Amino acid sequence: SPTSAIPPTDEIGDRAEAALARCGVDHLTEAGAAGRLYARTPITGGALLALAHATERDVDHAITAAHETFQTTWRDTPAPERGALVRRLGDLLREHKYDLADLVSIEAGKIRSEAAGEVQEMIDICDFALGLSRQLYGRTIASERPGHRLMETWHPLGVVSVVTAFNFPVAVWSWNTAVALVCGDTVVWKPSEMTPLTALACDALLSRAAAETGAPANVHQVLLGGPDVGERLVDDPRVALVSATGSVRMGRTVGPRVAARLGRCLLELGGNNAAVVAPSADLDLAVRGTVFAAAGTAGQRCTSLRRLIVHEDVAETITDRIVAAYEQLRVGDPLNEDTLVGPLVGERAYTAMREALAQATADGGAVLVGGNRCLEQEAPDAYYVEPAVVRMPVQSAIVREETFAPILYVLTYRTFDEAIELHNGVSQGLSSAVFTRDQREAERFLAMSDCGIVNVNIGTSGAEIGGAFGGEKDTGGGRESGSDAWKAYMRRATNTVNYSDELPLAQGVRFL
Ligand code: UN1
Repeated sequence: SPTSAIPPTDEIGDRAEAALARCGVDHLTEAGAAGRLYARTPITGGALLALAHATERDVDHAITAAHETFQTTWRDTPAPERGALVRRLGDLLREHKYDLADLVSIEAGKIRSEAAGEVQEMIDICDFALGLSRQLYGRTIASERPGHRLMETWHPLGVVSVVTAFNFPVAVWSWNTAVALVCGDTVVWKPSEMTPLTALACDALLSRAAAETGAPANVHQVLLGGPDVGERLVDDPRVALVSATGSVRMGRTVGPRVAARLGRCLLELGGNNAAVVAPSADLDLAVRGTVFAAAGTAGQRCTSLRRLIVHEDVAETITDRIVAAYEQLRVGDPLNEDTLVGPLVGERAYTAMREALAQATADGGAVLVGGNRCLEQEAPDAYYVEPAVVRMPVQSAIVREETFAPILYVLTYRTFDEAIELHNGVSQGLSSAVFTRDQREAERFLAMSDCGIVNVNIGTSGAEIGGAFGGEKDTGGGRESGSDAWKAYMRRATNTVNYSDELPLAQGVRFL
């Protein structure tokens, strides 16, 4: 497949430092020998900078400061005033859109337009959260007693710890943080170890917004580190909500630990997203939707399309067209405007892809296109791959697993019931799609898909921020971003107010 040349690590490092400086990160604390964390780029696999890993004390200090700021100022600051902080952040994000996008490309390997799109999600959620800051509505409920009012009020929750993954290093942080901040919570963020620089840039922009709007500096803090930092955030009783994005395995550890202290959890875990292509589908849409969702972001979105469930009558036509489109995909340097597929994040992802392809083949699958490593000579420490399409005879165990790489499994069906059964026959439940022109089929799919996101005639990835984002089953059940997802970041109080001279008891109970 066509490829684009790879720039040297030094050049990428200079570009990262320039972007960081423009975002206001000027003095990076170089780490001592102990507790080093390296900022790296998957573009070459090279190291960019050594940073300090947060210590146990750093974590404790951050939680203490966040808790104090919550108690003493932030929760009592009027919500529209809290919104002013997020509005300023949105302005700064507009100004530094391409600086952050550079860092996202450099650390996560995302192509230019997808990296800019990710920053656009941040800008959009700031607008949303600003509006929300005047709309944290509770209900008024008809009381059964005369002279009484029953109502719900929403109050800030406390410290929210946000744990994010490498693949959406800035957008997922902003969904959580912009909403949590207007809800009156303070935030302690543990970004992925693979994307520390983007995190420092976000933190610097938010600090600047706080200074300029008079918000306390400790409304937000960032902690760079590995699972040990995450574990402390999970176990600390002062953390009211743990909002974590990552693998199902991570969620299975975090969920029960937070539950053991009766804390709250918001989990965004893996997906194994499918699209059903019906015989009446507009194949132009189906092909474009499939190729972006399956090969875009090198298959490293939690919403990436991993299974295509195609009616037998259109299977050959559509697979031929997808294969032809895959042959045109340019793989290589994500900073180059012509590239469509950047690198995998690292060696483990590459090994997982190879192993999955080997297993799929052993299960009777036929690789129709892709699957090879590329640019190995130019970038021996980076992992570029050709996105793969594999025709599978059955939905075997490997198909039911989420492999975080660009592999699209194609399965066929005869009846729509069969399609739904295959579709729902995995443990994850994030995103789903149907391509059809038959309204009854579309409506049945909307009702029957067991995912949190169910689309018609568009792919599985690339959701807008206005809706609630998240999924069911092993995906963890959490909802972030738009709609009423804000309710997870607040506590609800039910209030009964008696404005009469009597004290009638509910349910007609008599006493004294
Ligand atoms: C993720 O992959 O963790 O819907 C988030 C999408 C993006 C968000 C993906 N808006 O693909």
